[in-house]
Order: sequence, then structure tokens, then C-alpha cells
Amino acid sequence: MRLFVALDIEEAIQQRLSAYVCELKPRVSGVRFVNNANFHVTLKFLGEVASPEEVTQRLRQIEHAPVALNFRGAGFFPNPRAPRIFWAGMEAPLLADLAKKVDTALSGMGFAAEKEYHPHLTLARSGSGRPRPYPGERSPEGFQQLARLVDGSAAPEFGTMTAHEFYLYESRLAPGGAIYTKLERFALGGTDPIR
Ligand code: 3AM
Repeated sequence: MRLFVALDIEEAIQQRLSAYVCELKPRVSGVRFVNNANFHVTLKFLGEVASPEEVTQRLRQIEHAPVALNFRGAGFFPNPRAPRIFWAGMEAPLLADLAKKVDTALSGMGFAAEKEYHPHLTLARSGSGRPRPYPGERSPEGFQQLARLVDGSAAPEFGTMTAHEFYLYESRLAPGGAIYTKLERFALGGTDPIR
């Protein structure tokens, strides 16, 4: 099965993200926006895993404090001139640390180690949706329009939350967009988030 590790988003933030997307949607065409129910913050993409048991067992060993996140701003990967992924940004100083622990816990299992962690929440994708384009894959006109709209407006604020858990997700690719299912929950310990 195709797996990834991610944080879930609180309802209030999900609604603000969704309202922001709803304002943009009618103003651009040909952009594949992510379904609200699929909003998440990926810590690590694993890809095909034959048996998730070892992954689960290793992720259970992680000890980490709850993570405070301030969702604000929006931008594009790889950059606004050739946009392929449209994302909401966040200030979350502890998130890279948690992503590193996930990476370390799973090292030696054959997953590619993350070179650099770029925290983001994907709002829309173009083309294959892969982080890197296929050779010659161009960013569509709708995405260029979107980049102009976003670059010309103030940075949106989506609110703050504290993540007290993270999840192992399964991603099933389907014609209408990927279907994500939570397989396992992992608690982030301690009582107070470190900011
Ligand atoms: O959190 P987002 O939505 O940015 O882009 C995919 C998604 O990230 C990413 O894993 C998350 C869950 O599908 N993803 C998909 N294929 C990938 C790949 N080959 C990938 N990340 C890295 N390499």
C-alpha cells in the first residue's frame, strides 16, 4: 500500500482554508484544488510499503512534544514563475524536528531520506501532482493566473492550533483524486507545547 505520515488539521483552520480556496476557485480555470477533507501536513511520503507493521512499530518509538502551528501565507512550488503546487504556509518551529524524528525512526527501511523539509499544506496541484515535474511538463495557464492573484494580495491568516498527534495514512489513487485513510494514530507527549 501507498503510505505517508502526516498531521491532521483542526476544523476551524480547515474552514478558513476552505473559505480562502472558495474565493479563488471561480477566478481561475483548470486548477485541481484539493478536497477539504484531504487537507493535511505531510511529514514524510513513504510510497509503496509491503507491510506497514514495521513502519507502525518504529513510529511508536518516537517521543516528541505537541507541535504548535500558525497557518499563514500561501505560495507555490517550485516557485511562482513555474507553479505546480499551490500551498498554505505555516510557522511551526518544532515541525522540522518532528519530521526529522520520523525520518530517523524509519531509516534503513529503504525510504529516501528527506534532504530538506518544507512544511506546507497543499491546496492545489497541476499535472501529475508529483513534487518534481516530468521532463517537459509545463505549468498550466490556470496556475499562472492563480500565482498572479495570490502574489497580488495580502498574506492570508488561517489560525493557530496545537497538534497532539500524527498519523500514518494510506493514499489510494482514484480518478477523482486520491483517497486518504488514517491507519494509525501516534500521540505527541507532554502537556504543554514548546513554542
Ligand atoms: O502533503 P502533500 O499533499 O504536499 O504530493 C504528495 C502529498 O504531499 C506527496 O505525498 C503526499 C501524500 O500523497 N507525494 C506523492 N508522491 C510523492 C513522491 N513520489 C510524494 N512526495 C515525494 N515523492
